[in-house]
Amino acid sequence: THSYTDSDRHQAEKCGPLNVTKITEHGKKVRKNWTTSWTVLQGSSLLFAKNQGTATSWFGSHQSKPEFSVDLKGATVERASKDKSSKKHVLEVKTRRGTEILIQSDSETVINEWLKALAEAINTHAWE
Ligand code: I3S
Repeated sequence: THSYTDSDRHQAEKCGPLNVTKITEHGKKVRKNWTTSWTVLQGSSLLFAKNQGTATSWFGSHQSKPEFSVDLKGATVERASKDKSSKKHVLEVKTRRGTEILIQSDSETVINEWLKALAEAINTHAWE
């Protein structure tokens, strides 16, 4: 596990609230559980916290941890097909380890920005 310094906070490429659910874990389908998470993209890590405060104190204190995180190295991101969710503006992230998550926003602009940022992060860290 990492230890995070205060300066990590300033390296977050993108953060904001998104609706998130895991759909597959270690290659096995899991039951959807949509929750709104404060989402942070930082380097090759995508982190989900219950709220912004959790993320902030986690960055600041080394004490609290994000509820969930995925490694984007070797991951893929794409717009989710209609059969994955009835919601609008859904992205599907698949990790190298066989975790699949859906992220969703009611704002198309927001989701387009996340798609761009995630694709960029995946590209940047692909060969690490
Ligand atoms: O892919 P599914 O099974 O249609 O996903 C829906 C379910 O997870 C549903 O909950 P139940 O497990 O109580 O049926 C959720 O309320 C829905 O939001 C899920 O579908 P969407 O299309 O919203 O991702």
